[in-house]
Amino acid sequence: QVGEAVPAAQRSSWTSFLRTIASFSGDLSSMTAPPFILSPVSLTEFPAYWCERPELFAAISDAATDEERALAVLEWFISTLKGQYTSRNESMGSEKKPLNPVLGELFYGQWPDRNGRGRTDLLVEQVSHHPPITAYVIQNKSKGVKLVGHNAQKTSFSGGSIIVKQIGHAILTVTPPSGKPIEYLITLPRLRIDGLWYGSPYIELAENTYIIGGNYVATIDYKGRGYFTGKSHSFKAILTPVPGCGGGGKDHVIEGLWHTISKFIGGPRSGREFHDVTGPKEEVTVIGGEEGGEMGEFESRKLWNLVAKGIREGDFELASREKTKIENDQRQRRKDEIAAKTTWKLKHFEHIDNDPTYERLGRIAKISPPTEDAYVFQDTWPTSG
Ligand code: HCR
Repeated sequence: QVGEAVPAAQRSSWTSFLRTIASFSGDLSSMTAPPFILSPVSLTEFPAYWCERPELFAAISDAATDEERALAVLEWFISTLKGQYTSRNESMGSEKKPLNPVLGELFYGQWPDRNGRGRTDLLVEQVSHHPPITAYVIQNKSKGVKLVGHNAQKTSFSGGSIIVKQIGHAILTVTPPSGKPIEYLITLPRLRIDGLWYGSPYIELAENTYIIGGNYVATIDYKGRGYFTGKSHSFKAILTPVPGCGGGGKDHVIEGLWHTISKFIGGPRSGREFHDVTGPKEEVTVIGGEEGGEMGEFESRKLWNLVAKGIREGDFELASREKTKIENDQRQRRKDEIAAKTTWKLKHFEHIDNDPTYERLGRIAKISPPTEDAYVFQDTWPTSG
């Protein structure tokens, strides 16, 4: 018997969905799921979670030393996790299946300047459909802080949970007013989606994240219930100066819950609070990327407008009809490209097979794999912002 959260009329389709994913590995995003689990939001909107506390992103540039900067980067990063991995549970009652973006889908947004923190801009492009890969840039130009990254997922099933291996990484670049840019490599955690049988999926983080750069290495280990603190969403982070690189200080050890509060439990600040995300966050303001601030056909909110309306209002016929139109249009475009011997041209990014920044910084902590591909931002911001 599946859980109460699954509407009675959808119980058998939920059971067969779970059976299919139990024997499946790869790209879950294109699988058809029962209506109750569908989200009206496209995956291209997810990079906004990196900056829902724009003041912490901006504050990275205020740090005066390598140690202060590494702590500011770590605090901003940990503070993004609540939004990235628990916000659908808060807004929609459980984790849901996001809309699967089409190739070339775009999403633009910004967080306005407030209290002198400067404006932060967001640009997202779907750079691959099969497998889905999303590339993004978040930049606070006045503060000299910029994040460029890409993200894909490989899913498998184990012990009743979906395991999501995140593929991709992000590079954070901090350019102090009178100095050289300092780069940080950020790797991505593994996810476990639990609560499937009950029809109430939620995410737990697993394994680790590295943040490497600016003469420091942060290793963040994630544990679910029963480990460091005995509670869900636990983590322990160790920030270590790189030997021989001038970061001569002591290790900082931090422990807590990434969706609420953590504190220093070792090192010079032991006992003090580290991060606190119990206060409000700031959602991105969506902008149109066309001249005059209009939204183009490929901009997420316009492209999915009727599908999202159908899902929100429970009109699944509308949602399915409009989704089919989008998918047919995509199929036709790919056919036309083959006939014309052309390929889709990305608007804002260029693909490279090996990222030299990933390789250089990854070597410091001997991370695996030793190299990864990347999408290089072409500095093509929309003019409307
Ligand atoms: C795995 C996931 C799609 C990818 C989502 C990612 C990894 C995307 C990048 C963001 O920075 C962080 C992020 C958060 C989401 O938790 C994660 C999604 C959770 C579910 C979704 C699956 C493709 C859909 C699973 C369907 C289930 C809920 C039945």
